[in-house]
Amino acid sequence: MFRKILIANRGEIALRVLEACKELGIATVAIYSEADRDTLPVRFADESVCIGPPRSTDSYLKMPQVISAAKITRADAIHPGYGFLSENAGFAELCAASQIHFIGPSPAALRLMGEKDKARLAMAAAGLPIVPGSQGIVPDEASALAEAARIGYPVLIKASAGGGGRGMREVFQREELPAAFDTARSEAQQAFGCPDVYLEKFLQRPRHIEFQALGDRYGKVMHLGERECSIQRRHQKLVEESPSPALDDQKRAQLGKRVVAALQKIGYSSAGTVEFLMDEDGAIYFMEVNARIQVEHPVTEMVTGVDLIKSQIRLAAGEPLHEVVGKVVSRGHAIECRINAEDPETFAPAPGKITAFQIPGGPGIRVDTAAYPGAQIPPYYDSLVAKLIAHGGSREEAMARMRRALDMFVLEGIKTSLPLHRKILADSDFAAGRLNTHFLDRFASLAAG
Ligand code: MV4
Repeated sequence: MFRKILIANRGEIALRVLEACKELGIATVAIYSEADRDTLPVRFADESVCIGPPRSTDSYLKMPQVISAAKITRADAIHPGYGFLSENAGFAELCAASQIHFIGPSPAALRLMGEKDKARLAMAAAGLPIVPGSQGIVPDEASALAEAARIGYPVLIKASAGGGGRGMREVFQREELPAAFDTARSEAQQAFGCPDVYLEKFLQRPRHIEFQALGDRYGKVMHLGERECSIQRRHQKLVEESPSPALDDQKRAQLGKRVVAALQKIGYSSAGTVEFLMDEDGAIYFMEVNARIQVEHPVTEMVTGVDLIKSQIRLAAGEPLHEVVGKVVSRGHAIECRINAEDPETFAPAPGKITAFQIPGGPGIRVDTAAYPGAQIPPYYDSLVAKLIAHGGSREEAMARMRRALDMFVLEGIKTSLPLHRKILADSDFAAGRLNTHFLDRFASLAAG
């Protein structure tokens, strides 16, 4: 097992990794930017190293600083959390070259999953259903027109280096394609430094369903069921739950089996998520692989009882899957609300000082946060302040627990998404599990108070 882990992240996920390390008896190193000096990960870590100015490009994203901090403190592994360097194949390689274990998939798997057109074809070859689309990247306008005619409109142009919704363009008819193709390519170049794009049939009102998987270094993979993440806006998820109201046991077992086989085939290790879209007819298609631990991992932990962060660490240290995770029995239902520091009207980030902070408790409630009364939410990073997770024996019980926990969550001094969450949990479509990626469109105008 590792002796000391450097946590290359901040906020709630840094604290969550720190908790896992403490339980495993592993020493911790927190790295922090100048804006994060007075934070809980720094307070609770065994050692801490300031790695630069507030902006993440000057601190949490600076690979040489992160590696140096690990070397100076003699950490033998780095946990990257989510975001920042977590899916950076070059960083994983740099860790290996520096004799530091990267707690995540291999550089090769990270690289393959990062090229979305290649990941798509690899997963199709490994037996997952993919959205009808182009064979790899579409090099020019003429082939884009030909491919779109073959696929049938509407089509979606996606950046090969994309993900998370960046660099996408919807095209409803032939006439729009040339301009959209050019724009998509230049946006992709701008955002990712690579203009490559590919085409898919555009599914207009899909659900987002994702499978949680764990793999060891010896080729064994298992899945831990799925999460429904359809409630999102501008590609930021707001509410996630497990299991999905759209899957039954048979569908789950059937798809889960194929997820496991596909990840085994590409040699995937560590924690990973396989994202799917489900169209209005219930057909399911592979979308992408998130090669990291995700923000919403707690809903799976609540339902399965498996500590995903501890599992990630033990798998990275070389323990076999059957020793890390026994037989998994899923129980009940869990829902997560992401509480962001944001204006409920405009959804613009709303940093500031938290003046009052009191988290709810009681049966079935978990709060993952690094916030505290008097904490400053800096403007430099994402606006997640707390994750409120409710678990119950049934979806109804999880919802009832979530509603009372939202009512008893005191968070003052900054604007947050708490009022929006209270409205979502009071919505009849939500209660009925009638969800798709347009669910929040109805709420945009009534988001306030
Ligand atoms: C799609 C799609 C419809 N059809 N692909 C958004 C994030 C990126 N990973 C892929 N995304 C989508 N891909 C096809 N062929 C719709 C989306 C999409 C979406 C997906 C999941 C959750 C929310 C979303 C919001 C807008 C668009």
